[in-house]
Amino acid sequence: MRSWDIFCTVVDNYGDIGVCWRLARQLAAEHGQRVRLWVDDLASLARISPGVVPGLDVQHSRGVEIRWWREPFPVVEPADVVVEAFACNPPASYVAAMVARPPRPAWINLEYLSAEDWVRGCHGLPSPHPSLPLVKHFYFPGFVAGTGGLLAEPDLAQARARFQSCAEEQLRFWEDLGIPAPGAGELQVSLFCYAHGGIGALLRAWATGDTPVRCLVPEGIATGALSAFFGTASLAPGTVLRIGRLEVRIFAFLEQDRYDRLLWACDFNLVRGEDSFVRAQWAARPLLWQIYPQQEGAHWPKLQAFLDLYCQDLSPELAASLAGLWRAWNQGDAAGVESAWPGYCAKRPELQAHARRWAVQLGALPNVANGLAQFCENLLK
Ligand code: TRH
Repeated sequence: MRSWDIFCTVVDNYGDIGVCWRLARQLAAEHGQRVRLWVDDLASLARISPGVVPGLDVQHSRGVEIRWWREPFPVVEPADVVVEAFACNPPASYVAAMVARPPRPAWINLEYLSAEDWVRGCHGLPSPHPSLPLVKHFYFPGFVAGTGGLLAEPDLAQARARFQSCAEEQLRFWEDLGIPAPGAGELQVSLFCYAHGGIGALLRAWATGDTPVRCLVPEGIATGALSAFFGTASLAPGTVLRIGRLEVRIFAFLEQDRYDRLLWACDFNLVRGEDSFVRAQWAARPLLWQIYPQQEGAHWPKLQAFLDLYCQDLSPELAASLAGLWRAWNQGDAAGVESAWPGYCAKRPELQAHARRWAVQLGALPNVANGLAQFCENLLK
């Protein structure tokens, strides 16, 4: 059994801790590893894992030791494997202890996910420390062979397929959520996005479209757009808003595994960032991704790189329809979103079939937890 220290700083939102928490749980549950997760913002972790208590220096959950990362950093023995998520820089005192520890730990920088070509060339590369006798290795998740692949539990595809083919499981899910089961012919849509100018346009397209839409929104998401569209500021969990053919239901943020089920249960998922984006692909349902916006438009080539991969087996018309909606959504282009939606919606059967094929294709990739465990084992030999 190896020991692991995973370091995570929450920059904003939930993706950094979402990825680290998933990885930590997997290493503990599936690989029987001793995992300590250091996180500087326990409140964010508590949002996606409600058993976690903010303010505690040490606590245990799901087989993982969770440590509140704050200064002064305690004196601890470094683990066999040290993972810094997204170049978050472990504390200097900890790095000094890594140098003093025989044998020195394997040190990994787990990078952000990108579909760009250069990822393959950088995955696994060593980076010697400029002044200390330590080498850090880059571990890049990705969508193609030669990258670290994606985070996925080994039974994920089976669990998802079982859920999607079992009416009873789905009914139980809706019941637990306190939301009635879907009506016949009603499109179930989950909405998780950053604030932008296109949300109101999509709400309008749904309200006035041919297909009834039920939009499921976790508390705190798209509040500005929902308030403006429905003319109300009260968006507490349990709120139901209706206009035309659209119904919106607000519910409390879900525990990470329950959020998966929401994605499995919906016909169409609007997701963002990194982790929900990946989980929506594993859900094998059509999705609309809002990429995390970066300074100077650094996110546009990343969005295009993913579209190139995702659309390569689609007909030119379908690819254009999908890319049109995705680009308009990411630009916050209200007119573009509103005009792209009907065409996209009409192609749902093809998009659904594609989403299923895509999930199967991704299933052939390495899984980040397995690959990382093996990679580190080789480094430690
Ligand atoms: O919250 P995000 O916008 O996180 C982002 C991205 O990771 C981005 O790359 C990063 O740079 C930035 O943070 C700092 O979106 P993401 O990545 O989808 O993370 C959301 C997490 O929250 C994910 O693990 C799923 C989880 N989640 C729940 O557990 N329950 C919920 O109800 C919802 C809506 C999400």
